Amino acid sequence: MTWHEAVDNGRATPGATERAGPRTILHVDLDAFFASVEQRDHPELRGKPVAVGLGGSNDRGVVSAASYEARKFGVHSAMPIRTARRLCPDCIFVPVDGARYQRVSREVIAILRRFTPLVEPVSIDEAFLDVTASRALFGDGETIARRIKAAVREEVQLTISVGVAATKLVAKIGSDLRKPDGLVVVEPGTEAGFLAPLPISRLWGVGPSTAAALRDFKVVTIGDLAALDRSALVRRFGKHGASLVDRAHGVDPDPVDDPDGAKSVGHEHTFDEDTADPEVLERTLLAMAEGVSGRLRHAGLKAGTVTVKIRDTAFNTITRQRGLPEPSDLTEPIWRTALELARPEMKGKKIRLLGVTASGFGVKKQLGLFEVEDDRQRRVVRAADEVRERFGTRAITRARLLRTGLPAPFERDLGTAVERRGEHAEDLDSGVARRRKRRDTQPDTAPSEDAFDE
Ligand code: TTP
Ligand code: MG
Ligand code: MG
Repeated sequence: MTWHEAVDNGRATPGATERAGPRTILHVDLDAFFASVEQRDHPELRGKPVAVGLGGSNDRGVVSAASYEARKFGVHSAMPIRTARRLCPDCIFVPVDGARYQRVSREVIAILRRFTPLVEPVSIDEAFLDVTASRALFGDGETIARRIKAAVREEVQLTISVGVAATKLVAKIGSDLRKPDGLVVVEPGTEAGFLAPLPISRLWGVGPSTAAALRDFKVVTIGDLAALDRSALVRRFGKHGASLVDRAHGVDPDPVDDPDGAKSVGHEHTFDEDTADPEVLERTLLAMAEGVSGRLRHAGLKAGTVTVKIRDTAFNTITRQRGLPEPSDLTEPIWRTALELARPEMKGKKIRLLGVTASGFGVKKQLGLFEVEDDRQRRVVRAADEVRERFGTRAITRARLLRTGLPAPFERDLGTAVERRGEHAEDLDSGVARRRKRRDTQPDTAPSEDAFDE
């Protein structure tokens, strides 16, 4: 019986997630994903150190995924292939087969959807599930996790790691803790104790600069952070300080966001100082169109309608809406439409806030990251998405945005611990886009920023 049939039979209630009591959230992440698919499909690679790299034997690329055998030699994602070769001369390097991983990703997501309709894919190999309403049918969180692990093993011949907790934050940390083939269950009420010994870099929103600032407070572990005086942190970090303390206690109200259920994807920006400068206004619209389109692609959605919101210095707010010539998940058409809608309304006014929202989702295209399409723009966008996946959302941005001092991409980070995001990850909540100096982990093949200037 599927979840949907169960609902029809009245045995599980979709609204049950809203009732009081802790939620049950799972975070599922495939183990050494690309490398495991290669080992699965090429038996001669099993048990061997395998690195999946951009161009296979091309020594200028970086490692996308390393098998657990290769990791023993220190090989990891985002490492230049030449470094990996040096560390592990016996490593077998295989080219990236994006279309294949995409197919496997879809198969796994389909399995997850059998256990709850509330599935939020967050990257090609991971997803959050809210199974609160499914417990009546399938058992508690741990039982559901075991059933999902078994189903993925039997039907897709891959292992996954699962974290089970009352919040996305804790479930995500849990799934990463006992890889590979891990299962970590954190019972409600035990979050703070579970998190306490872990380094603060595991918390969402703690990047290198927040971590450095926290060192002033002698904070090394999440427990150190949880023990701090809240008001001192608020004085030092503002609102971010309060949410840091909450997170250190495992508190995270973020719901599992089923992209199927999304009605719109939008961003708003309030200017530090009201402005009438058309250049600033248009760049801001571009930044927001970029953020919106990134989220659409991430959720596998295409929008048919664009809405802009304009609030002037006197707090008059207007919204203007228009259909796109065809449904899109690309920055360009969303930005153009937003510009056409906003320009006449902004003329001669000092603007306080701008917003861009995409809606009217028709065609659903799950996780289009590697979809085969040969138009040039799509390739550039895809390359940028891939770099963002590797190095965090601030690693790449359009040249036009670089000079603005705007908080560059408005996209949400997926909360990967900083050491796994690579060295280019920025503090998420700092609100300031800082440029970081290039390090040798930056792929030589990264598209130059100029490629994104239009
Ligand atoms: P991850 O889930 O971060 O890593 P993983 O699945 O390889 O290993 P783990 O067992 O620790 O989860 O990423 C999923 C896939 O995304 C990974 O197999 C390849 C791709 N990827 C890159 O291409 N570049 C990167 O820098 C990272 C981190 C991942
Ligand atoms: Mg993984
Ligand atoms: Mg992952």
